[in-house]
Amino acid sequence: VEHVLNTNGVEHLPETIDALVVGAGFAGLAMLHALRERGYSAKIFEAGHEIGGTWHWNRYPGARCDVESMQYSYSFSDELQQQWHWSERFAKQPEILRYLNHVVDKFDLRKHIQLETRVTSVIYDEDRSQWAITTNRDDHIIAKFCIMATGCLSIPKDPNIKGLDQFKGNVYSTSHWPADDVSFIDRRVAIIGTGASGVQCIPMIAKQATHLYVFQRTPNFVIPANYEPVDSEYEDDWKSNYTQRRRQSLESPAGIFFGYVNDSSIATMTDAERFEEGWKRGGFSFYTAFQGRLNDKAISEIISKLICDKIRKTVKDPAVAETLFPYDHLFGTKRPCVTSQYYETFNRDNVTLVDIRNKNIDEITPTGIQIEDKHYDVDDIVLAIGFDAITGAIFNIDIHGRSGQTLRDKWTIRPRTLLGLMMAHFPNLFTITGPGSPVDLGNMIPHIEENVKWIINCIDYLKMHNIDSIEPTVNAQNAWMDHVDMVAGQILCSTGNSWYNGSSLSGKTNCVMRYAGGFNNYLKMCENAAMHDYAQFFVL
Ligand code: N01
Repeated sequence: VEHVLNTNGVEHLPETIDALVVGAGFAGLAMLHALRERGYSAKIFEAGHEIGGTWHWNRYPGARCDVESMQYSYSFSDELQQQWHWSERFAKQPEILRYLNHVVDKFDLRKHIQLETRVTSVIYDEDRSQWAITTNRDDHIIAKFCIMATGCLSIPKDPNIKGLDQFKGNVYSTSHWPADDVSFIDRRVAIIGTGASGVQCIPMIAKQATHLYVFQRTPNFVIPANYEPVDSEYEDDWKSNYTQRRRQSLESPAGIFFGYVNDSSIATMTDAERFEEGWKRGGFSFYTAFQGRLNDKAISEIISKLICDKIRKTVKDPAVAETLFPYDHLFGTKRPCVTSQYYETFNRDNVTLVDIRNKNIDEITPTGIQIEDKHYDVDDIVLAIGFDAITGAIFNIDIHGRSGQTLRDKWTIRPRTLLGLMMAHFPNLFTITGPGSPVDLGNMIPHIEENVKWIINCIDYLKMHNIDSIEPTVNAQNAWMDHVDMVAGQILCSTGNSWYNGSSLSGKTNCVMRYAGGFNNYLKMCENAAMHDYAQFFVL
């Protein structure tokens, strides 16, 4: 092993560990816990100044999860899930961050996490079957295994808007919100972007700002949320049925247990009645009213029209209502947004919807936003413009596999993986919720936990059989990517123009980025891949 220089110019041997995990969000923490539990030496490098990943960075007003907290939480410890009390059915960002900190302390993980450290390169040493990892703080680590727990929505999209740097007011990004409180009282605010993040913070900012301008390029379907405090009946019901419900969530296409909202009377309802029932249930429970029929374009058309009717009834100004109608996609072809009081917000006197569907923002001036001949004077700009999704965080690291092949080169046309877990030519390198997995089609937490189980079992297998390295065969990887494409061709939700398909980003190929065949089916295929001594892999 070669010596390296430390920051004082002193030569030393790099630290050698079993596994290096990149990122301390839900995925990285679960991975670290699993590694430590099985007795491996492991460490996390995390770029943020605290743990939490998504829930550290996205702390904008109104940020909360739209999967119920009882399910958007770890299942690996029954003691943890029985002990932790969620105050709301859909937890707000600060509560989720508190939960993750509790997990870190409870399982004594903090001493294995190095914060404010960004991994810059990950280079495979073929002779020794190990990874050499370096960071922006000049750390050098040697690890047998490297696990990318970098998240699929962690690198903000480059705004690429002329003049942004000359703006004299504050520019905030939903995906990198400051830790200190931000007040919009007595401020004129512009928000750009109306995706899941934008629609959550628009109603909140509107309550404070003197005036809020919402710059909308593409309207989305927004379903009302059913935010409620957790009462003891609901909590007891969950806690006494946790084992069975967690299992049922793994058997479901979205990794979410909806059983308790199912109701046999739905079967006799008309589609319009189902819609009303779904709207009342709110959030992703909306889907349960249609019981598996949402891949039907005719149903999607009906729902799209009925949501526009709701908008028309809610928003007093008919022209504003019409501008909020999604025009380029049907319901279900993109991820729907969920929030509370969204359409109602456009009835406020201090909110203006600015339609930019056929116009670009010409320029950000020192005092506002210029579009054609109109200037919007504002004090603050909020960017809710999304992410360099799915591959952004991985591309941010210089990754060299066997024979010096780089991941960036390998993925020029599109990301290629086996099950979103491993890549040919990159031995012992794992991705959690990587491209080619269901990514965020459903509940991220069971997806993360199942990926973690698969990885830790694979590492155990290698150790038990004294095997140095593992990577997918090119044939197995190709077969998986063909299957991902084939399934996408049959599924409505793969057709929308969104980050799912890489299409919201310039310079990224428009291609299928995640597996849309259902989380339950995905898990079966992960299980198969581990059978027969990892027959779809090279084991060296
Ligand atoms: O990002 P987005 P997001 N000028 O890409 C617009 C998860 N999430 O952060 O569609 C003007 O969806 C862009 O317009 P267009 C969830 O998985 C979860 O909101 O490209 N506008 C769009 O309106 C979600 O899907 C939760 O025409 C510009 C918006 O910005 C994912 O994160 C909460 C523009 C970006 O929408 C991403 O959501 C929040 C420009 N130059 C997020 N560039 C919960 O669990 C982009 N836009 C609750």
